[in-house]
Amino acid sequence: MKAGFVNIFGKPNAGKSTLLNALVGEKMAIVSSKVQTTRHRIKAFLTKPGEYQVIFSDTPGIIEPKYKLHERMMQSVKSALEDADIALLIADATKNVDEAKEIFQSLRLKVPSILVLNKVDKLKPAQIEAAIENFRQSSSSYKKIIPVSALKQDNLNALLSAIIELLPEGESFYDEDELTDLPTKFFVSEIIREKVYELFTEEIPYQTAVIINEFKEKESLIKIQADIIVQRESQKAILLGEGGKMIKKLGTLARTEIESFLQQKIFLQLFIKVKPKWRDNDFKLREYGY
Ligand code: GDP
Ligand code: K
Ligand code: MG
Repeated sequence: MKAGFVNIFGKPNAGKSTLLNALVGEKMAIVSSKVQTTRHRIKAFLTKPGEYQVIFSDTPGIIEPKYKLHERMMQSVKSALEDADIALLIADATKNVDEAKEIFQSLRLKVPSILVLNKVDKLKPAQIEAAIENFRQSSSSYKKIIPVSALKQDNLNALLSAIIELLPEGESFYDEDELTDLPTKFFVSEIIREKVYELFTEEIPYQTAVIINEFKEKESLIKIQADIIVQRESQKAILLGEGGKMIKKLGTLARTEIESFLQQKIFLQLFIKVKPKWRDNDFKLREYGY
C-alpha cells in the first residue's frame, strides 16, 4: 500500500481547485474565474483499497498578503508546504510562466515535485512542447513535467500514475469511504460563497464571508441558515438587489447545488450582515473560520 500527502501549489487562477476536483472525481473545492476564490486548505482523498490513498490538498493561490485574511490564506499554503510528500506545482500554460517559475523556486521544496502544465486545451501541440521545454531548462528538480487540461480532464491518468509512483509506502490515514476531513457545513458555506463569486463583480466577492448558523435535520429536509458577511452597507444593497432580486437568485443557485451535494432537500435561509473591516480583525477572522 502507498499513502501520502499530495499538495497543490500555484499562482491564483492556475486551476488548482479544478485539478483537485478532477483528480478526486467530486466537486470538493469551489472554482471561479476570479482570483483568490480559495481561502482555505481543502483536503480530499482518493483511495484504491489495498493499493493507494492519496490525500490531496488544494491551497489558496500564492500572493503577497495585503490584509490579515491574506496572511491567513498564506499560512494555509505554508502548512501544506510542511506536510507534503509530493508537491504538484501547477502553472497556467497559456500565460507567461516566468513568475510561476520564480515562485516554484522560492518554495525551496524538500520533497519531490511534479510540474503540471495546465490549460493545454487552449494550446497547439507545438506550444505545449515549447512550454515543457521552457520548464525543463529552468530547473532539473521536477520529477516529471506533465501537460494536462484539468477542465477537460485530459491526461489526468498520466498525472495520477506519476503521483502514485512517487507516493511513499505506508498504510492509509483515513477509512476507504471517507472523502475529506472537513465538516459538511464547511462545504455548504463554500458553495454559497462560490455563488457570490459567480454573481457579483468588482470588490464584492473579496469582501464577503459566509457563516452557517444553523444546520438542522428536520424530517425529510435540512434547514440551513447562513449569514453572508460584507464590509459596507453599500455592498449589502448590491447583494440584496432591487426588491431582493439578487439575494433570491443567489439563494436559488446555492440551494440547487447544496441539494445535489448533500443528496437531500434543504430549506435555505440567507441573511446579509455588515461587519466593517472583518478581513483585518483577528477575532472576526477566527469566528468566520479563517
Ligand atoms: P485556482 O484559483 O488555481 O484554484 O483556479 P480555478 O480552479 O478556480 O480555475 C480558475 C479558472 O481557470 C476557472 O475559470 C476555470 O474554469 C479555469 N480553468 C481551470 N483549469 C482549466 C483548464 O484546464 N483549461 C481551461 N481552458 N480553463 C481552466
Ligand atoms: K479562481
Ligand atoms: Mg482555487
